[in-house]
Amino acid sequence: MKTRITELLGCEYPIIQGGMAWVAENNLAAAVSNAGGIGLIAGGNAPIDYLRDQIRKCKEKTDKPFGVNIMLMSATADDLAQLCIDEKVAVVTTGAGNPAKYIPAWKEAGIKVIPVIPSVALAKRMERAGADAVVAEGTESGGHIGENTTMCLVPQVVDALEIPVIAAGGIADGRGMAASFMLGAEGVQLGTRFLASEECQIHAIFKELIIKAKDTDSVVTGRYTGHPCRNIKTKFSKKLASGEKDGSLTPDEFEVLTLGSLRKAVQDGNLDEGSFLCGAIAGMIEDVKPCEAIVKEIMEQAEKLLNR
Ligand code: TUI
Repeated sequence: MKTRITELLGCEYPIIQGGMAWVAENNLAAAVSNAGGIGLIAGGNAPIDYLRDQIRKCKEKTDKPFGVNIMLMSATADDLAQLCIDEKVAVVTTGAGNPAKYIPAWKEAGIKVIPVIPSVALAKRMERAGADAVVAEGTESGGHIGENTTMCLVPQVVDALEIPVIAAGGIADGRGMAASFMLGAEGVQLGTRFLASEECQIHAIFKELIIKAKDTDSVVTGRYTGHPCRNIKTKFSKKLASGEKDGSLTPDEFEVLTLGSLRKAVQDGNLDEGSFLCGAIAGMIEDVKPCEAIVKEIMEQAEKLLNR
């Protein structure tokens, strides 16, 4: 399947792995890129030495293009942005902010720049700032989210821009990919589906939560802090949600409780204190598979549906 995204990124399939903080490391990124998609390593809040090491390990595991996600709220974002240039990373995606100040230097270095955006206004700003494509991310996504749904957001972003659009949020199989293409997207970004992959290094308890999740098992917490986050329902996320609703947790107390909670979920599988970020599509995911099988199945199903 050729689209402007496969042309732009030099990959076989227009499937991009989400840049999930603490999750998206070199083994997962290399596996997705080796499967013909685009794997990403998440910068998150990591120090520069960690990300350099991850990029170099990924280069040893694949000769295919892969990328880095820069989380713009991170204190290390400036350093990580420069590191992508120094390490000649093929693609950079960004999240949780406006990357405009970095775009000229990335473009100068030949890096393909793909901001993740939750609204048409931001998408237009990114196109004007020189982005090569955008990821239009609906509120079905895991982690830090905007308000609009994938179904509503994607066609509006497609209509507003000339550059290609990648759909994200609630996509985990070929039906979701085909639907995204009917909305005008030329690629898809998947996070939650790759959480339940063999190469993903998250704690076994995290994978089990995804496999066992039902349609109603995700919850958005933290709207009142200005950083709404979608998680799997656990004792901890339910405590946060009820504390937010009934006022028994102040926004400051909420921030203290959630500080470091993503690491506790990903590395420790800590159900009492961990934030298990994941998308609303988790209920549809029933097995842990190699990334290659995930990509192949999605492509076969999407191509069949789109060729009907
Ligand atoms: O970034 C994500 N998802 C994330 S980042 C993350 S780590 C984190 N930890 C604590 C607080 C916040 C994040 C977990 N999940 N997705 C892409 C995304 N970007 N969603 C929403 C946005 C976004 C929001 C505001 C993009 C641009 C933006 O711009 C505001 C501005 O500066 O104009």
